[in-house]
Amino acid sequence: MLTVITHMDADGLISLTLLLKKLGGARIRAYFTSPVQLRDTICHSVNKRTNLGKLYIFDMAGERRAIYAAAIYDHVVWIDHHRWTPEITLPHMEIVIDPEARSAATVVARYLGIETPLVKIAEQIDTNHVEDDEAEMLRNVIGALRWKFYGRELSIKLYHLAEELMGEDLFVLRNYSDIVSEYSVWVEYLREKVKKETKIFMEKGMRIAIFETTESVPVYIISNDLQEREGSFDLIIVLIHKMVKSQPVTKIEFRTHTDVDVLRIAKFYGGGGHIKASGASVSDIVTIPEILKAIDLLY
Ligand SMILES: [Mn+2]
Repeated sequence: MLTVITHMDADGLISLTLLLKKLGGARIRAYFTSPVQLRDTICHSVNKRTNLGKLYIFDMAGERRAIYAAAIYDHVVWIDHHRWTPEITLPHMEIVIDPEARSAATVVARYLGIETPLVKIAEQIDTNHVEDDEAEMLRNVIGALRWKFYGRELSIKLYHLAEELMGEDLFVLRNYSDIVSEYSVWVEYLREKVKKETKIFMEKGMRIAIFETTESVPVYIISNDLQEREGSFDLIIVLIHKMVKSQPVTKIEFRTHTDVDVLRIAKFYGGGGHIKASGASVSDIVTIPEILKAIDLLY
């Protein structure tokens, strides 16, 4: 039995598709998660299982405890393109990191010896430089699924999509046109809200945009819209306030249009990611004045 834990985005999904292709469509146990939740997802994946076998992890950096958690599997192949160095190495864990690669799918394809146009699509979406219609369509389908579904149902939908992409015929994305148009209506509403409610600050000579919300939002839309309308920002911050089991949780997303290192502030909040795109999940209410203070402290 194979287990895959992959990032819940286009790059992570395509990485899973590549593995499915390599294995000829054999069923594998797949989990979609985020770097912030990686350790919990690994622990959850182990629950009540006696035979663990092999684990693949795609498109996520791992801190010490995530690596220890993964080490419970018999064999681990961990493939990523974020800039990090494993704090521990173990003989049964193969960690392949190429920070120069434009997507994790690029590294996965190389590792598995597969050549496919899907890699180019992953690269365009992951670097936020979408040029092809297929890449745009896939980004919208994943956005729509993440907007409409959650939990186990979302995982099943994403796995199904990963299987559909094995054929490399992006025409299958047309089957999602209804949900995508429903999603587009909501995206327009979100854009209006971003336009009206985004707050702009100057701190430490940096231009900062902050948007607060209570629903999950695709951050690239906010970041791209702001840049188009207001020019480049050094820091784009999205605060998503939620209640989880009657406790407040703040999901924070960080992006930049310039060269500011947003990984630094994400790490400060216990999160992770890339230099230009990162995030954290905090079990508390995080306010704007608090974030501005953190920026003052860190930069
Ligand atoms: Mn990626």
